[in-house]
Amino acid sequence: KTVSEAQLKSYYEVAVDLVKKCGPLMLEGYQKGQTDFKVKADFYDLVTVYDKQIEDKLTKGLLSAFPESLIIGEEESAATKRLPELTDAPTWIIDPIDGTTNFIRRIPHCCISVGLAINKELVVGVVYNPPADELFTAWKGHGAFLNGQPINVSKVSKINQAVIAYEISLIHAPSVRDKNIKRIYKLASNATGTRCFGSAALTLCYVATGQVDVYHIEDLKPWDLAGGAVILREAGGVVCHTNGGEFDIMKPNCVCTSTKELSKEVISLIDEANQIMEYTFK
Ligand code: 2AM
Ligand code: CA
Ligand code: CA
Ligand code: CA
Repeated sequence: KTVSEAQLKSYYEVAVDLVKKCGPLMLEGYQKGQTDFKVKADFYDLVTVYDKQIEDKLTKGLLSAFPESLIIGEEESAATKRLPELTDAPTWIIDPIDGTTNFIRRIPHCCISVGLAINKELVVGVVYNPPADELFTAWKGHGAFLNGQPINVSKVSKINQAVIAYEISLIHAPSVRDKNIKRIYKLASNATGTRCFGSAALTLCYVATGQVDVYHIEDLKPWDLAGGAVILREAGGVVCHTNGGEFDIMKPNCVCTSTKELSKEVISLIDEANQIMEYTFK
């Protein structure tokens, strides 16, 4: 079933409006500082009452506006211990707070992220950072915006002119430790600079604005990347699978870059990193 431009526009406008309306709730928690949190399955996986409240508010609002749509949300999936399958139905993919550790510590890199997939294609993205008052929005075919102003990726096409972003925390889990250390070694030693922002959704937006040029991330969940992926693509950027193939939002291992040339260079450096045998970190 195809979706009209008018329908798409209404999804976009309602989502933007709802996300904005969650801003004051998120700011309330942010401004408290040292907000109470619980540890989820792992010592580094934190959650606050605000994560749950924001996800509830978004879910209620989106379902009442669009009863035909479905939801895939981080906290609901955590509660039910299952990740729903993505179907062709309009599906909102929600991260109520991306960058929860930053949120708890009053580091202004945290956001609400909402993406919409229809026929398994990402078509709407809204990422809102209330502490910085930055609202990133995009819908397919209409460009990407920061607080209403058009944004564009950089023209950087070589890694030695690029600032890259990487999540150093991803060496927590022993199963991915070696892989990430090798990739950080290869990518960071070839780039102009490396940054770690602690929010995947916002980092995609920083590639979209040209503030950084590369983000490579694996082993995250659909809600970490859905909203930001639409924004980055609409800003002219490239989002592809780490193997160079098509990006899969349900298994979102990806290389995200300003330009196609840069993505090729990053992918080949990752291949080189994968072949490093001499290090093993326990
Ligand atoms: P979160 O804040 O919603 O948990 C950097 O930490 C990025 O990775 C954030 O976007 C964070 O999302 C995400 N992430 C997902 N799972 C994580 C985990 N187990 N540990 C740290 N970050 C995680
Ligand atoms: Ca989390
Ligand atoms: Ca997240
Ligand atoms: Ca989250």
